[in-house]
Amino acid sequence: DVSESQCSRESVRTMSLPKGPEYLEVYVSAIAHPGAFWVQLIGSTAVKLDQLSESMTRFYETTGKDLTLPSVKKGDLVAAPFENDNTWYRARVMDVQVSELDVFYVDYGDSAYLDASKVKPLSAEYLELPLQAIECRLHGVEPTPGGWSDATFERFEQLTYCAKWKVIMAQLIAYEKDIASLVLYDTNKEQDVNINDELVKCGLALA
Ligand code: 2MR
Repeated sequence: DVSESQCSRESVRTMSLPKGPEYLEVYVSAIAHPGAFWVQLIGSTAVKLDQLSESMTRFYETTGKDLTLPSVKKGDLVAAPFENDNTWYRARVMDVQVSELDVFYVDYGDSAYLDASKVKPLSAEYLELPLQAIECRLHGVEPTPGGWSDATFERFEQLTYCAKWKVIMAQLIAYEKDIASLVLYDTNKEQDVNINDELVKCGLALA
């Protein structure tokens, strides 16, 4: 009974990046600014994530179509549609407003405001895969005095191919309070680009 499985699910784990000297292949899936962005680690779980969304979409568009959540509270994990692609994803309710929910897509790191009637209970089978969005910051990179600008955001989006599902490389320097501090490299071009250095060189961030 899926309606029973709605709760905050503190026990659902978030993926973490393996420690070690090796370079990791990642997708940058969402960006707030260079001090807060989300990556997905490429590998077998990324394949499982696509399968998960396919199976959730099949379920919530058919058998699960009429399911409703009797009540939603902050922290709940729910099934939520994504407006850009008619696909269903796992999401956490971050805030409950009068008629709207602020939801955070836990496998991608982006957010949306959704009408409370749009989200559905998340069945237990969809909770087995660890949450795939890993929160990160750029190592050794600080905002310029005015704070992170739109120009920095846009350049950082381009440099990382944010949500374009193109592989870049990451070096994990440290975990600081559950946030992975990274150096990112674009190895898709003729010359490798150190993205941390690039932002500093362009005056979009301070070292
Ligand atoms: N094919 C989609 C994938 C979208 C993934 N979803 C997401 N959040 C829930 N964020 C990017 C696309 O690229 O639009």
